[in-house]
Amino acid sequence: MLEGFTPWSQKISNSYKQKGYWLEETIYGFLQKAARGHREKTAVADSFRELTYAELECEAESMAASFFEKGVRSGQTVVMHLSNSVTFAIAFLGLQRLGAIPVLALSSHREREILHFCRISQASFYILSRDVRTDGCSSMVSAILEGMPGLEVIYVEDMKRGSVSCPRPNPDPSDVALLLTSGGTTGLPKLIPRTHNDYLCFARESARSVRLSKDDVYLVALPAAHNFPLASPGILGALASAATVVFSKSVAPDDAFELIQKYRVTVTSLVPAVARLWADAKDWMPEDLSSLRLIQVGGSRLMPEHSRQLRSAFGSIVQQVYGMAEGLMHLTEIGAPDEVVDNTQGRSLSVDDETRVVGDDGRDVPVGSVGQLLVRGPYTVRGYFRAPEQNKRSFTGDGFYCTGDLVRFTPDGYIVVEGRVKDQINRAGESVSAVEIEELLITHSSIEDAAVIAVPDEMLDERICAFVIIADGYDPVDRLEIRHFLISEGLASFKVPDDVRVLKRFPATAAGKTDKKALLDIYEKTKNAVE
Ligand code: AMP
Ligand code: DBH
Repeated sequence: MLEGFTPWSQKISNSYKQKGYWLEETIYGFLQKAARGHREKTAVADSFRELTYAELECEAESMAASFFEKGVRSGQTVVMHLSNSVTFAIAFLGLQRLGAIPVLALSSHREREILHFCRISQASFYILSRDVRTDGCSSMVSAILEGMPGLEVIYVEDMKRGSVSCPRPNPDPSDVALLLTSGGTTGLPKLIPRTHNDYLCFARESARSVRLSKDDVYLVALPAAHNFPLASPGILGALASAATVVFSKSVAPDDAFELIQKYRVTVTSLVPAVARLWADAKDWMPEDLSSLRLIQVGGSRLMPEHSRQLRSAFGSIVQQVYGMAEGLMHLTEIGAPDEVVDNTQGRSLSVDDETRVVGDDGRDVPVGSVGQLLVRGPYTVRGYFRAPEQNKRSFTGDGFYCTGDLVRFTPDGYIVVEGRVKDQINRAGESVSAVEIEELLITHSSIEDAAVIAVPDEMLDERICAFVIIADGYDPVDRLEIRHFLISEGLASFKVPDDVRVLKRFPATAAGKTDKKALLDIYEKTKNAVE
């Protein structure tokens, strides 16, 4: 068993197996079986190539052999940093075939995050594609190597076809199959260990809930390494259903619409800001999008008004999805009434998702009241990877994950997400930790103190506003200077504050802590003056 992973108890594992949630199969074995009988069907495609199921398996076998020749072994963790393309699927499946455990970095992660992932996972290999590297930061790889001198860098483009056949490992399906990354509240992203059993359960249940079949074509528009397009039902749900997966380079209508028309895409998943962008673009772009039967919208709050606008642009094919890389997913069922789609985030995937809504004191609040959502179930993790201190805060003694989300349930049992307990900013569907930016800001020589908050934004859902106090005798800083500084420190550009305000001191709560609510008020009051 991978050290640093918190397993379910034997008793609970047995009950999930008995109930048929955990099938005791590996991800690779399960997908291989699902593809039988569909060998000549298109499995994956992007703007450059298409592979049938037979070809995909062949490529994954070859990739596994090449990784093996490079020294990658079963049970090892490997940081995988690829953009959206057929190669993503081949590399992911190649690692699964080999029994290696990918840490799925998002393509916009940079050296700060990648080094952190390498350190926690003790990865010896870093697999990346050239377009990720050159995407705005050519010095990334040298910075990573400086921080991790022994790390072996593998560019997927340079991989020769493996000539040896690699051993066929037999991983335990209860063991970790992959590590997802989370936005994180206390600095850098946490790693989330998902097992073969629980992740397959998640992908299968998601596919079932949206009635995915071999006739569906799923478009990956969000970053493929994110849990939403990866398995909700996403790539894995589609491959498990013998459907076709099409990779779009980005969420931009210019990239995605052509592929939707060409492959007659039926299902895709988007964050709210992108869904709204598509609704606008749809009016002036020439492509035919009529093949779409389902647009999943999730990752951050979709306001009722925006849901109505989306439905009027796309028809009743909009589905709200509330999910998290830690597991639990809720969605509005296909055919749900408009009021449900506009005003709620639906029901949970499984009757065995046990949820509680608690107040600050940790006690359950009455049904219908707002509180923090806690959850445990057959596809929700019991701990972050190698993060004992964080786990004390985020998991209860009896295994509930404390989501940090404030929710309530309607009398009909639908969930409504009201906000977040944790101090996190949801910018265009990406979770950004205020603390991480604050910690980095105060390393700037001019900055004495920093407080970062989320402020509402029409297009991004939330934007990042940094309040700073300038150290005595130092020059003030502006947004551009801060941007330059944070990027040079290796921060991903989506985490760079959109606004900067200089204050003499921060407002404080009665307990003496920085009062972020008051900061938001200051922002609102000064907004017009600055603009
Ligand atoms: P991540 O760390 O990227 O896995 O983000 C998971 C978090 O995104 C959840 O805990 C929620 O705070 C937020 N989230 C995801 N989907 C929704 C949604 N439909 N509405 C509101 N918040 C959401
Ligand atoms: O935001 C998320 O993490 C998310 C959103 C929708 C997710 O993990 C998911 C669906 O599975």
